[in-house]
Amino acid sequence: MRSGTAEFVESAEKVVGPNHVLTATEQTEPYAVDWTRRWEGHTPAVVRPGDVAEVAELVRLARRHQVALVPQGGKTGLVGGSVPLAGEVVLSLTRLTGIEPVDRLAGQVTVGAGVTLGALQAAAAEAGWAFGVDLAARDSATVGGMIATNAGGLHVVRHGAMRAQVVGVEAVLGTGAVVRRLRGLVKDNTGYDLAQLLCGSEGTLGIVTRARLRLVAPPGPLVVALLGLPSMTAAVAFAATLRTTLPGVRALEAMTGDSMRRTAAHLGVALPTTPTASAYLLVEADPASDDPTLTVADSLTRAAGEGALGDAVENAAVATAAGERAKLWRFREAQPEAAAALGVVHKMDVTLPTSELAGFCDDVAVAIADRWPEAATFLYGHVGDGNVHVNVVGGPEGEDVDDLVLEQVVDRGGSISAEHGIGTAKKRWLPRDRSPAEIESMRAVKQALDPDGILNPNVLFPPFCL
Ligand code: FAD
Ligand code: 2HG
Ligand code: ZN
Repeated sequence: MRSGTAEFVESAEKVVGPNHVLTATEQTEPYAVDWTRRWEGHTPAVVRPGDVAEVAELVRLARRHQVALVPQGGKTGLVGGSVPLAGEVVLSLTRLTGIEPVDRLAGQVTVGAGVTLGALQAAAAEAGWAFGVDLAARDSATVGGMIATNAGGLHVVRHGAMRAQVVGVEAVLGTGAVVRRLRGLVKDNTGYDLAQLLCGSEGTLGIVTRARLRLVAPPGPLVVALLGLPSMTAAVAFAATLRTTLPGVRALEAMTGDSMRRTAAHLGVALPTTPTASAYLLVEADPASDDPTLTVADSLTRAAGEGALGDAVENAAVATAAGERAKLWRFREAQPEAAAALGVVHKMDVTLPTSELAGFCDDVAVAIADRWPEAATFLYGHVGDGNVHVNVVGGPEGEDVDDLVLEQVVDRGGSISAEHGIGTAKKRWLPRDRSPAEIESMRAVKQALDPDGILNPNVLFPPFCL
């Protein structure tokens, strides 16, 4: 252990108590690897503060001893941002699990950064409300991690991403200063919005300790439909039409035929609709009508028009009961785990201009198959947001496949990260997506809020080492 780190650890024990500073390798190892298993590091210590005062004291100590900290929530981020890849100290926020009573009048709740999405959803439901973001890692992903990555998920077409749910935060900046604005004022134009600045900052500017979150009305009776379509072009066009014609549309998710068949094989179940389609579209809506199924079926039929797409509607699997809806959702939500079951996955999480989305999916799949015929490529994502996840497994060891995919994204005017962030995985690519002026502005913000570069120094920017 470097001497500054040893002194930090000794002082940290006095702040959080010896039980909350882990240094034995068998204790720290689980904190040094994330869900993907692609990102694995090592750490001299894991520190687990119990409140904002302890977080602030730890940041001040880290500054004094020049120790780098990696803020960590549920380790479900997919770009290596919460992993101590360069031997940093891990600051785990999972003890910050307080959930205050739901403010039923405002439709808001204040929760600790370590609260999981699942616990937040349950608390909201108990008070007659719902939370606007949902994603498959709901039982592990934390509010702090979701704010730090500006998580998107399955309902962005309806409610927006995480930043749209954040009304205020409490956070400890890299300076050690505590900023707190949890009054729940929806309208509050009093200068820079620090809460929004922290959304998507990937633990590089401040450590979120609490958040004031907007809640949404719970959905009415839900209908889920899974359709097999002749092409990704058809899926994109169909989804675009449904955004304007399907009342209460909540989710528009697309998958290629190959991804769907591999996921069905992983789950050991047959596809409930046309098994040989080139693309699949999962639609969820709560149309608030007397007969929600009929309303959805009508909208799908109108969107499909004549011919092959009409067949897709005829053959669609449609579900209303919770258990049946969940079965259809499994074909979508299990895509990441189906890929992971084949090995360590290269993940690219990208957005394309809608007009480029289908062409990108077709071309990138062919380009990968031509160059690495042994690789399995999964393409799935939130087609309603122009966001597709490219998962490649069993291909090359290095970064070649990432480069091939991201090159196409940049050439087509897309973004190299739609929802997971830059992390360590894509920081090499940041200058291809962001201009020098943008990167310099971001560095200036980093310098102001984290002058010693102690918060996640190896994330987002190319090296910012101590
Ligand atoms: P971590 O992985 O622990 O950390 C992520 C980043 O946030 C790191 O940079 C870390 O340093 C920082 N951080 C963590 N806590 C704090 C804090 N309190 N203060 C400041 N910085 C902090 N993401 C989507 O956007 N949409 C999806 O649909 C989606 N689906 C997923 C499905 C699966 C099966 C999996 C495994 C992941 C999925 N994700 C998705 C990615 C992931 O769940 C989200 O990025 C989530 O927001 C990460 O939360 P976490 O608590 O696990 O954060
Ligand atoms: C999803 O939409 C997540 O399922 C995860 O964002 C994507 O694992 C991935 O690549
Ligand atoms: Zn996603």
